Amino acid sequence: MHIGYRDLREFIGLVDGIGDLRKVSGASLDREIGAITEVAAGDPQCPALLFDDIPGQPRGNRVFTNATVNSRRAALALGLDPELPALDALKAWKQRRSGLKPLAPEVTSDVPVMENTVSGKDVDLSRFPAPVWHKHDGGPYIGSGSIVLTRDPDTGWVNSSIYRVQVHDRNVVTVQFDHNGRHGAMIARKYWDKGEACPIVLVHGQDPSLFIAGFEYLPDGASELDFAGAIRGAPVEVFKGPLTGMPIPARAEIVMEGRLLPLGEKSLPEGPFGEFTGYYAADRRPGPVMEIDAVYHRTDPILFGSPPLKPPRFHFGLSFRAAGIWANLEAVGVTDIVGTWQHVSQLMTVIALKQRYAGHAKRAGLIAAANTYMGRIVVLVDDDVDPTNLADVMWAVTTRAEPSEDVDIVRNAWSSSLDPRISAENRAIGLTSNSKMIIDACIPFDQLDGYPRTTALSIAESNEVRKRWSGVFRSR
Ligand SMILES: Cc1cc2nc3c(=O)[nH]c(=O)nc-3n(C[C@H](O)[C@H](O)[C@H](O)COP(=O)(O)O)c2cc1C
Ligand SMILES: [Mn+2]
Repeated sequence: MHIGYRDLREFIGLVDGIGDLRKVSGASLDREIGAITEVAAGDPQCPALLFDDIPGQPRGNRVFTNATVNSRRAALALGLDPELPALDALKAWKQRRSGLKPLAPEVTSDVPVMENTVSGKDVDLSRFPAPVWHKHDGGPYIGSGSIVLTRDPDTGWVNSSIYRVQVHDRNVVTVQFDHNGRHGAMIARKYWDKGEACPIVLVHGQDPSLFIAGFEYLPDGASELDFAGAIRGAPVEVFKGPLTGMPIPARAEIVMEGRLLPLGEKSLPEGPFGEFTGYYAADRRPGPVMEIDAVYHRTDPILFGSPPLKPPRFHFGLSFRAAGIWANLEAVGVTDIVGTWQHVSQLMTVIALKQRYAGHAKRAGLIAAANTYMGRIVVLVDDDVDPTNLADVMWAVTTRAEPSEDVDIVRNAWSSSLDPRISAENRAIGLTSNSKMIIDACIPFDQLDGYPRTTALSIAESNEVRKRWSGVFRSR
């Protein structure tokens, strides 16, 4: 399969082609680009935005946001039909994902990102757009959806994931790892333990296959560049970084090579930065400092921005983590799952299934509860309920679940220091677990036969009506 774009510019062209692109002129880096992005992300149309004519910036510098926040554009980024119903698109992705073979990058001599190069004392980050995204952010962030490359000094493995990047000075930024298990943090630590700085590359304005790969939980040693190649069905085109020797996507918009200094040697106050829960739960804290030695950029570069926003606005309009839970369920032999989805960003998980035996739904619910990060609510619904439709899910909850019988609570489960509901005292000592409520909103297994019939069309019936009478119904 081939995905239809080679870089961010070509992807923006595809977005324009489906009528989803809005160009914005004159919005300021100081909270205005963030505000417009937030409102647009909450709008039912949910357009992607290309900001141009940014005050104080060299003409031609642009910022692109809301790339994949709805299901249409998330599907487009995967090379799927943007008109597919969201659950069908997620299912198609889950199936393709399980068969993906990593595809190594390919070195090319065609390197658009080297069109303009600056190094040493001439490096000046004010030449590039770094928005202050949310109202109480601690500073401007050039990296909100940018990729960070690091290379394991022992094995040569190159990791490329998304970590936020705050601008502090002409050539100084901080890179934020949520916890020590992040691959970037593990690799940096190896250099730091020897008293060395960690070579590091920032890739801004990458295409969405690299963005999706950067979000994947891949095992140690696995390369997100190879995974992006697999998503694309074609190797990522790379060149060898002149300073770091790392393989750098050649068609990115802006690339920065430099060194991440040992945290014990130097740090700068990082954050706070608006989080995906819609809060500032983590404080400003000392962050590792990157000194930038060289910058390369395409002419009229485009920054790919993806600030975390208050739910339900989320970076991805298809629930990739829910697809992971779906795959987990299948891997342990839980049959008859017809769909999984997450609402409230990643904070509520829904599993739809066709019940085969007593306990089937609870079995799925326990597995999902174990694998849901930070969320507190897992809901099980029957196969006549659309898990992507929150109103439909709540209809099942209110008409099929008896609170005194159908709710279970699992304590001391997986959350994080970003969880706003955990007390400051507990957060400070690392007690960051929460509890999970499993709501079994399936018809009780022993009542499956006699339960009152619903008045509504089935999902298939209503799709059929929509198709046959398409003139009556406006397309999305
Ligand atoms: C837009 C976006 C921003 C993110 N920002 C951060 C961040 O600042 N720090 C962090 O540790 N993880 C962040 N993440 C999550 C990681 O990128 C993600 O969990 C990834 O799988 C980690 O990769 P790794 O296992 O190679 O470390 C972000 C994810 C997205 C989609
Ligand atoms: Mn990784």
